Amino acid sequence: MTRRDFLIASGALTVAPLAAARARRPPQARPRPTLSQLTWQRDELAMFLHFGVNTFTDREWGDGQEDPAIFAPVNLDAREWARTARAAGFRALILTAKHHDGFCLWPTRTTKHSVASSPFRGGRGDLVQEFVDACRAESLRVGLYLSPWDRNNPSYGDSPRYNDLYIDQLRELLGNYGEIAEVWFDGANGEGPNGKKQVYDWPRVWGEVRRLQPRAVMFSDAGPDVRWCGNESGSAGDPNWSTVNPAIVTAPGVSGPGIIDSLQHGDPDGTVWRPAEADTSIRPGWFHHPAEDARVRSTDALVNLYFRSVGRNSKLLLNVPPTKEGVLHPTDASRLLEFAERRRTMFAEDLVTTAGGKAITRIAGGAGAGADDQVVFNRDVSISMIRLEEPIDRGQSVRSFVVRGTGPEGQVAEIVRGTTVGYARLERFAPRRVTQVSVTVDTIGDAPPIGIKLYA
Ligand code: FUL
Repeated sequence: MTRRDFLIASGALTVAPLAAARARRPPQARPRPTLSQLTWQRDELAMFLHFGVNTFTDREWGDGQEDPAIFAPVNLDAREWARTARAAGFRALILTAKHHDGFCLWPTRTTKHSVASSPFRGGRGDLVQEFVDACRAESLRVGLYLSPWDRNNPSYGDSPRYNDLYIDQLRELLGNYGEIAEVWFDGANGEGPNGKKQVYDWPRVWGEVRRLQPRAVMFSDAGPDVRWCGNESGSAGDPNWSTVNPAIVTAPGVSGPGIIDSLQHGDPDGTVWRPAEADTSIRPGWFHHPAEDARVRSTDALVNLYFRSVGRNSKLLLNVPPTKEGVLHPTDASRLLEFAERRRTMFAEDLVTTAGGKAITRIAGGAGAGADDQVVFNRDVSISMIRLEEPIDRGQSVRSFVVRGTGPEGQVAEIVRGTTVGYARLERFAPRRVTQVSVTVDTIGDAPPIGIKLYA
């Protein structure tokens, strides 16, 4: 009799076996994250800052004709952005170094359309530098978004010429500001003044970033390191695999069958590790518009967002746009702090460690088999949330899970079930009293030890 059979026979194992899973490939062949991808994911929360000429014109997309003279934040305080982010539990910031309007927030040599032609700090300012300094001072990782679409530059549409200029801009940003943790690319693509559509050279761009900042992760629809989650509402897919088939989304901005599906869900058989980043704004727009000051997401909505992103094996990139004064709007700032307070309260006490949970008994494992983890409490406790975690440094292999609880009278009932786990899986359910909880997983290949955290 195996240990598993013995436990089932003795009643200690209170789980029904899941349908047998088939190991599709040996576990050692499954993709794993790089250290940079792991660090990126473990940050859980990053803040996006859309700031530029649109902040002053009250638009979402500038047309490139904006006069740099309008860029005049009177009270710009990047430290305030960073302090608020840090106080709210964010670990990285990403700034729009250049948006589609082409206006550069650093004094670039590639164009006059930049802060150097604006009243900001008397034309001697460098907002990218102030941003980087603020992040370093608050121990936050630095990210930069350099829009490939440039509606100002005369070379846009003259593909080789603009591609050279874009590389020069990247060289400035990635060569002069120290370590950059994330480089953010969208796929927006238009026509230049010559009426021709710009053809980007993505392999060259990615190669250059890798050369200049080997530890940075690159975000785009096509990664190569982290992928867009397929929507701008901040909802990761369910299931959400961090592995993808790289032949489906080959460049940013492409559309076609299977693209959104691949971005949302990844692929259990994917050969490349490319986890999903869920980006969305705390307001309807990406830039600050006074008319939206009463439409900032509520604390409840932010908590729900957290469950749909971080709680589904993704990372949340939440945009909080500074006002034209150059500071965060007070409503947004206090919402962020309330969001942090709610998370602190909800996840303050992991009952597995504080309520006598004799964690964690691994009952069974092995290739393709259902594997069970149990938490046995020394008294009955009320639970309403669970956090499951796979050790993703070894890859991702849980296809589905079932959580069951044993009530005070010994009755066993299913609490919740779901698909992938990955870095984290968060589930909420109606409060119930249990003396024991078991988690049964169905995996590809050998079952990893699953982290289980339970909350009231
Ligand atoms: C998109 C842009 O078109 C939006 O303006 C915004 O910057 C969003 C994050 O990415 O591609």
